[in-house]
Amino acid sequence: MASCMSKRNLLLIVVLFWSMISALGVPEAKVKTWVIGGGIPWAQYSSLMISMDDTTNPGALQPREFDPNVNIIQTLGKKHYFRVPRNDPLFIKGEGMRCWLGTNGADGESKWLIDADPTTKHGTLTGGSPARYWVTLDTGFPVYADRFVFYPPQEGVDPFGRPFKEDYMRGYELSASVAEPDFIPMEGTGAADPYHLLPNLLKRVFSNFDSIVEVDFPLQKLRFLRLRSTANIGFLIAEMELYGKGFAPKALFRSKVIDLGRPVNFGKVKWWATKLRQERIWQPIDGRWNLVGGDPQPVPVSDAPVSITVKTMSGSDETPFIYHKINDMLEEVEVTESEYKRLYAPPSHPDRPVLPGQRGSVTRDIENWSLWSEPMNGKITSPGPRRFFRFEIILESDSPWTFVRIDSLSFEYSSVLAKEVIGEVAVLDDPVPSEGIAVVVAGEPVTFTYDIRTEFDAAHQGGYDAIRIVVPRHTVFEELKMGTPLGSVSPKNVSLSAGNLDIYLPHKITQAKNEPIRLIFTTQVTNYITRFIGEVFDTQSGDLPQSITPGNATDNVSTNKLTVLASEASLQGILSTLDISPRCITPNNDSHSETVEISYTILQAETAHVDITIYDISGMQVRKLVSEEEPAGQHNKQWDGKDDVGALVPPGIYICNLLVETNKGVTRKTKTLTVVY
Ligand SMILES: [Ca+2]
Ligand SMILES: [Ca+2]
Repeated sequence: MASCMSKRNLLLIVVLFWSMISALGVPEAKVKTWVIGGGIPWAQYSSLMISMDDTTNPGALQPREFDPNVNIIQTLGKKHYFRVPRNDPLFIKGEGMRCWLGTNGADGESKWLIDADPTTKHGTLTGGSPARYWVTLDTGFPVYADRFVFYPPQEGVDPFGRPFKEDYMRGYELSASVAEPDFIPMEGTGAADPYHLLPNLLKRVFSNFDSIVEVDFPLQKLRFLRLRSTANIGFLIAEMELYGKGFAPKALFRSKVIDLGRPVNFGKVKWWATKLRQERIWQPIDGRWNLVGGDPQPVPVSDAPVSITVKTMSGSDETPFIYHKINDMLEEVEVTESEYKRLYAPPSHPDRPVLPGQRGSVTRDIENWSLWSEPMNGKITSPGPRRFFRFEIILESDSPWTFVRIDSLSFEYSSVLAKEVIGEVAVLDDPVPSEGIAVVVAGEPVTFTYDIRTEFDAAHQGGYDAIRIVVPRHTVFEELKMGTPLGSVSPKNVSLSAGNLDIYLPHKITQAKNEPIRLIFTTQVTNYITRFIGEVFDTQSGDLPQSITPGNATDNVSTNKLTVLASEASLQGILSTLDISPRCITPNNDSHSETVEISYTILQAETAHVDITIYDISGMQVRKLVSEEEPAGQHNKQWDGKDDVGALVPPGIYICNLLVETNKGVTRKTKTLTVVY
């Protein structure tokens, strides 16, 4: 019955859209709409929900409200028992929950502290040094909490014949933070005493007499909690519990891979949402928290401090990941997702051997899938034409009593204009640059070629008659060339506004009349990475534009990229050198070319703030290597080919960006390097 209703609502929305589109005067309803919500349960399209609630308002999505009677730890999804959860290649820091002992949690014993079973336990009753025992909880997404509880088993006796409930922690300190402090990733990597208090000390008790310890503190947003014993007396912990109130400050919905049946181009994303406020008053009555007042219903508030972030990724096959297994030769071989899920997880502890038949790495399929887009408002920026897409929604709020509810979300798509439109950019005078990528002087006019090749594989692909390139300011269009061999032709029209260079072709590119195209324009590059994003469109059909894919558009140009770099020569001043060696690394544990050595010299300043970041070729940050004050002189740093969460990066070209900031100004230097396996 419920599902009949849902389908009818979906139909209603689709019909509504189609009538809206026709009302706008588009000749045919060529733009279709994929809708979620509005009566359709969100859960059926979900691959992951964190702190999200899709049941309180059926058909809508809103952040979970914390119930002061419910232990938050048991609501956060998959638990990880290590600071670095090597046994879960899909773990994402700041998303998945972690709880670990000491610096990393040698054997994952923290499991017993949060398994919701008050008889299983861990502690330092025999051996060990209680004062060196501490446990850290990372909720992944932040929560609003005001109470932390921990206790030993309340039943049974210990090996010395004492009731377990006497084995409570005799002194403790509890500290918290919202962001991950810089020292956490470094703990256990050399310091004699790696323990640090988190920035916000919630409570310190040197003489505790309670078996069940209940720490109350003002309701606050937090993500990290750290509990340490301050007394040198053995103890046990059976369970740790965290309680709060209000609506989750951050909530995630991530969709499954959605199959549109055939490759499409993407249009706009739209959503229907309401900003709400609902303050609640809770009071403990007979050991249980009860609602005693506040707003009975959520009230719409137009200026509630809330935000919605929507991102997409698009792909040409059914999964954005590549799964691997360890074979008998201890090599990684590709397997299907379902086969991967049947394999044993690898050991978390770095000293334990990797064995044949275990799960290997899971890497991103960068050949068939785009990365997550930047947050979108309006146009879907993931590339088409693609048959599959995924999306994620993050709802955030700066107050425990406000939230935003999404009723429905829609994505536009339409038929492709061509099988593929491929582009590549080079400097006019340097079509085969030695770096494999165009490198130019920043801030000076440079003339570029932008070659486009089109592939068709079906007659219904209608083609296009116009091209749009996103360009920096101070761009001058020079020339349009078409045909084989390329010959100068007059465009029907050229317009340049708001960073868009639009060129209207003298005739339409179709399967029957398909010609290579070269645009020539002069512009000034001002960033160290510039991406000449482009799309083609048809002024007649009403179909959506199609992205230009970077690739081999012509054999006369060797870059096969739409990306341009600014050279070191265009930078000046504080640095004298930036050297990277080797420029190509193979981080595969064969003790050969495992790391890149990055050396640089700071001159003309006593100290400088140095920031070294590795980017991939699309400009996404891969690894923050250094961010610190450094004295003048020569410095050496190493990059091991790993990203910010410790996973090896996919093979490809990477960009090392060095930024040095002193009282004399900011200097950037950039070099490329290659990772191969
Ligand atoms: Ca337990
Ligand atoms: Ca080429």
